[in-house]
Amino acid sequence: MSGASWSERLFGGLKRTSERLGENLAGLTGKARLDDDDLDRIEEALITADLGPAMAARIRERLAARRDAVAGGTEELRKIVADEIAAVLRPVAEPLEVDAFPRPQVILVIGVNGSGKTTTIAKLAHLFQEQDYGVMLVAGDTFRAAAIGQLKVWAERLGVPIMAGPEGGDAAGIVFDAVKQATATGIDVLIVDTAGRLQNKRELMDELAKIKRVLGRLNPAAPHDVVLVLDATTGQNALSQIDVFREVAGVTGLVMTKLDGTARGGVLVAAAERHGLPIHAIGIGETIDDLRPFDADEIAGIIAGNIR
Ligand SMILES: Nc1nc2c(ncn2[C@@H]2O[C@H](COP(=O)(O)OP(=O)(O)O)[C@@H](O)[C@H]2O)c(=O)[nH]1
Ligand SMILES: [Mg+2]
Repeated sequence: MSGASWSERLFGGLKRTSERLGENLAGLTGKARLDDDDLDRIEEALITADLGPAMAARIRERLAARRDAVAGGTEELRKIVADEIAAVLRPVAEPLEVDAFPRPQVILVIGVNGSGKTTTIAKLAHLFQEQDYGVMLVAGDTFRAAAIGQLKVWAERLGVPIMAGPEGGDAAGIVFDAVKQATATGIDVLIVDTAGRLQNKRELMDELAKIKRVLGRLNPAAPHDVVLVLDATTGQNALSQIDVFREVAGVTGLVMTKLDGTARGGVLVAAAERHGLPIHAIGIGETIDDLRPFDADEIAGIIAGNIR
């Protein structure tokens, strides 16, 4: 691992959100009771901190029921906020388990270009290897030669087999061959990289549908997971990507990347509140070790300013 520690980087990604809230709560010191103006201000701060209007309204409601909590100092308010955020995040914190039978478990990884799909695939492969699972990768993003090359480099570094075709090749065909080979060689987890051309929704939809059809022909349970990779730095845009990809590909879970640096990590909470999809893990850097389990209480604590 390089540079700042895991938690330091996660703090970075959630800073924008926690600071907005912190500044507002600090302004309430010395009050005996929260009034409506205070609640308005907190609610607005939460919205502008990317938590989204529904989550902000929930927290407002909780605080409105505990107006006297402010007398206990900002500490007491932070606890209420953290509890409410954690209550939303806990049910969606769900690691990606390898439990498919028959093997292999097929994980389709989707998302817009640049969101961090290929990097996340390498990180997941590494995680599964550490758990002694046999992993294989498939270069289903055949649109760009560089995308195929990038996955090959990761496969080589990790020492895992990869199935790849030529640039412009038929992704579904390659996936079909990969499942057959993975089945024949006793692979536990097959992770499929895909293209993310959101600007052509029709084409994207057709391609993902075709891949899913081909997979289903070999094993009706496949793909077992359809993991949408989201870039936390895109803020609210990540939410509309969930809408689109749910529609085109039937997302079963999320990984949010780039929760380090200048991320707008609060959007994670908005996503959880709005969609209730499992959040499998978070990305906090570019190396293989920079995938972290999604810990609801930790994230809620950081946002509310309880963990520092
Ligand atoms: N800081 C940071 N960068 C990341 C993370 N995940 C991916 N990246 C970077 O984002 C860029 C795009 O990633 P890539 O995996 O190629 O995205 P893809 O187009 O969706 O396959 C690369 O430069 C990655 O190194 C992360 O968690 N944190
Ligand atoms: Mg890629």
